[in-house]
Amino acid sequence: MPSGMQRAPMPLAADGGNPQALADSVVAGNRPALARLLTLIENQTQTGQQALAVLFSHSGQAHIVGITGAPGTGKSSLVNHLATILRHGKPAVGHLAVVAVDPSSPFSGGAILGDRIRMRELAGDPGVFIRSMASRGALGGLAEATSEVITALDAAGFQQILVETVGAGQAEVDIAHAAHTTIVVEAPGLGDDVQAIKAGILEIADILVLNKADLPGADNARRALQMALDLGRSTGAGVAGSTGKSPWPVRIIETCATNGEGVEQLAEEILAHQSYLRDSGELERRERARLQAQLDRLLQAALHRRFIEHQADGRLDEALEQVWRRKLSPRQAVEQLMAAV
Ligand SMILES: Nc1nc2c(ncn2[C@@H]2O[C@H](COP(=O)(O)OP(=O)(O)OP(=O)(O)O)[C@@H](O)[C@H]2O)c(=O)[nH]1
Ligand SMILES: [Mg+2]
Repeated sequence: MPSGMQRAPMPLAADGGNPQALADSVVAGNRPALARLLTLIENQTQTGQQALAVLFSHSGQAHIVGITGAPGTGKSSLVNHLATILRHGKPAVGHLAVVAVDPSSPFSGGAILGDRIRMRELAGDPGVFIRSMASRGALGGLAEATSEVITALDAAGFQQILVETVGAGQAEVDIAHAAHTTIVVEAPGLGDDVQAIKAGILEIADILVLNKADLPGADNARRALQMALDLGRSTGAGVAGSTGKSPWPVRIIETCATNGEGVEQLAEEILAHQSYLRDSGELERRERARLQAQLDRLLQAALHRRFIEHQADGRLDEALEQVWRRKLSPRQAVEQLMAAV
């Protein structure tokens, strides 16, 4: 910018907040400001969105690690050990954030409290920032809110961001796609291993963790996972980054998150994957894909919103009525609606 030219200060948001001041505080490392911003983002406030816009240019530095898997496989316990190891490893991660996306399923009703208690052990460490996100609280969709929270943490200077999600629905798979490194956590005796494979969860794994390796049945589970991996390899699926010359070999790491066994090895594997991504050019590809997914989601939402706003004359209701009476197929109805836009 030529001297003498000053960027106009960002005005106050319509809701009365000061996005510029908030963004400045977050970049300066002010943790209460960061916590406030994350709430504003989750509530989709103007101040939050505008502060995020200011912060965006500061993001793009963090390594994002997704930890997903069925309820109760030990994700939170693993994250707890993992965070501690990464913080004290060589090189130590100076600033690390943990985002726990709370499951909304009634089966895991106790998990929210459980997470808080388990992760409290980390809470005394000033280098660690922990945030829980309630699935139901996110107004604009969980995947969107999670992406935005990650961007804010990234801009706030966290080098590693660990995101725990329950691998269940599409939203969770979307969130997993938001990560650079995706860890899928399995445990023995949690029902059908084939189920997990069907759900395509193995296809998103960069690292497979067999947790609860202390339990009986761990050997069987490991064999089943290895078979699924080999099968995926022979059909060309399930190998992340298979675009490059030397694809990343997805390995199974056995852990016991209650005593921390194997977690050191998992930390090493994460760092190895990080180096692989950087050296192979895959990191750039994933980062682009991540941003594209975010753009696509926002564009879809915006177009849908605009469309709905222009349907005040009840055409949408009318179309539904026609579909309900089997006079039009849903596709025909959409074609008619689009033709009228
Ligand atoms: N035996 C054994 N138990 C474990 C291990 N890891 C976790 N657990 C126990 O399994 C239960 C669930 O652990 P969590 O860490 O809450 O699992 P989670 O995957 O985060 O659960 P949700 O967030 O509800 O999906 C807890 O009672 C843990 O103590 C392990 O390696 N071995
Ligand atoms: Mg958990």
